[in-house]
Amino acid sequence: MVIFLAPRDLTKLANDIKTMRIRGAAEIGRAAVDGLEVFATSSKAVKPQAYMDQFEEVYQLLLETRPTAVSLPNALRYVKHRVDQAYKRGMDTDELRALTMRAAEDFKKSSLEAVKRISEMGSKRIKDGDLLMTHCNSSVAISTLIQAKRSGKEFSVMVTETRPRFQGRLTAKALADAGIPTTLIIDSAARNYMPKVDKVFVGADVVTANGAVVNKIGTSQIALVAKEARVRVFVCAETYKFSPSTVLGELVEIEERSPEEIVPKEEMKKMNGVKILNPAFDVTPPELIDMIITEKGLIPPQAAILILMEEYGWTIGEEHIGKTLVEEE
Ligand code: RUB
Repeated sequence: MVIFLAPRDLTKLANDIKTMRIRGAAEIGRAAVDGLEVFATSSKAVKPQAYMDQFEEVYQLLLETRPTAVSLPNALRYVKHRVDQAYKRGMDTDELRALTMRAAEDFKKSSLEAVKRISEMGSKRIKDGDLLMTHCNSSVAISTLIQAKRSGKEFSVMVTETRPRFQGRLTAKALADAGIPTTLIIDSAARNYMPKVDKVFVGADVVTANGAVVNKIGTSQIALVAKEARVRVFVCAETYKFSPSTVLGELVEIEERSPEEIVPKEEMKKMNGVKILNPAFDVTPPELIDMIITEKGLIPPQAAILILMEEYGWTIGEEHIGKTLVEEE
């Protein structure tokens, strides 16, 4: 039974995340809580129970948009945990509505503050004359590079185009617009240029309990050739991209996208019998990463478990996920 018919802008928002009009882990997380705000303002529920049932439905709709980036469930749980607790304490519907909005705003604010902190700390690792490499389109990595430029550093960046969706073009434009000398290369040229590169800066969709980083497909190859060339790899990631469920043994689901992103439908007809695989992300093991730059400081990837334990406690269980990411109301 459909309890709540999502208003058009809510279904549009969910669809925009699914089709990648809204994309990148940080943006996905903030957009997801925007969805909860849209729900809170448009729900006509009178009784708290009805509000909670509708909340659950919208929560599931948003949760199912993209499977990999943990920012999405972590952002949604940040709000849901507060609303659940308040409901149990007997809040009325209007209070629950207001709380949903407040929690969503709090999440977005802390997410943007984290990016600012990461940019300030990460930018200190960039030196005059550096040639950096980045892959895909990480708003946090870009913000770090732009912060370095603002603080007066003179460096240049090599950006991989990031097939099949070419997010690297967005990155190259953003960096060039900020006055940073930028060069776009094809993904497979990364090893060719790596000996000239000083540092690699990338973002993350997920950091797992053992310090592995899930990011755009191709990141692990870049990290591998960086290791071969003795180039340091920095990952810019807010702590809400650390995955608590990996502590419980769960594996990160890697999103498999349409083959048509690689070969257009018309071309595919001529390629009978050819199977096309299009994973959106890959896993870079901790031994290929030098530092993860979080809003709490720079940590070696092996310390990821400490961040998770600090956030969720040492007795982490399914019921705790999302809990200690929030201040109790
Ligand atoms: C984007 C991607 C980005 C991370 C981090 O993949 O892999 O590197 O999401 O981005 P997609 P941010 O284009 O498939 O969403 O630092 O902005 O969170």
